[in-house]
Amino acid sequence: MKSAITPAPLGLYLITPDDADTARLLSRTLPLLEAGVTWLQYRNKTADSALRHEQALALQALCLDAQVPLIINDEVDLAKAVGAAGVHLGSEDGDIAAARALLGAQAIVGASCYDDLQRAAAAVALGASYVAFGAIFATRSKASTRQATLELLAQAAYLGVPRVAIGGITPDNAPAVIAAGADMVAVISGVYESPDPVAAVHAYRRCFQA
Ligand code: TZP
Ligand code: MG
Repeated sequence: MKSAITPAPLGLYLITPDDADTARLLSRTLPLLEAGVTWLQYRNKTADSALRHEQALALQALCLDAQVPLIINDEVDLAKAVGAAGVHLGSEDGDIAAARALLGAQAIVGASCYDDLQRAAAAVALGASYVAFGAIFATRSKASTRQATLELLAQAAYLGVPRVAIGGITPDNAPAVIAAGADMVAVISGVYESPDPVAAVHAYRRCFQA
């Protein structure tokens, strides 16, 4: 089952860094939403479940105001609890079909597919809205990653859902990733670790306008 996605996904898919300070996370993120990210993913690998709930709820309010869909990493129950637009699931995060059933036909349900086209095809068959491949380039934001190629991104076109590229993507290398077929680039450090995060968002956006 393929679901309708609103708005049409193209552009920067921003992912939050681990930040234990909720007020700081919000103040870092709000100007980025205003600068024009297409989707925001809440990801925090170091927070406990109470803090994840607090941060997801706060980001959901921010995203509703900014009209940016919020996608929760790893946890479909948290996505449901805060009324997020969707969930992003890796191979150890639960079942795509169950997430689709819980969140409904309009939800965004994404699947990490690493370097695995078969996993991507299976995810789409189970109701995934988009598939993510990576790491495309070296990254310091995730300890153990598999490497995916631009060729794989191109091959995944036949799946008929948006292709997200992740891992080490910068405004300098994003044009090659987009040329290979990525509909969205998912980024943590290229924005949040930039000396000027708002300018970085603009730089990624320009890559999609070229
Ligand atoms: N999955 C594959 S690479 C990655 C994740 C979550 C981290 C991406 O972060 P960055 O800083 O944009 O390389
Ligand atoms: Mg995960």
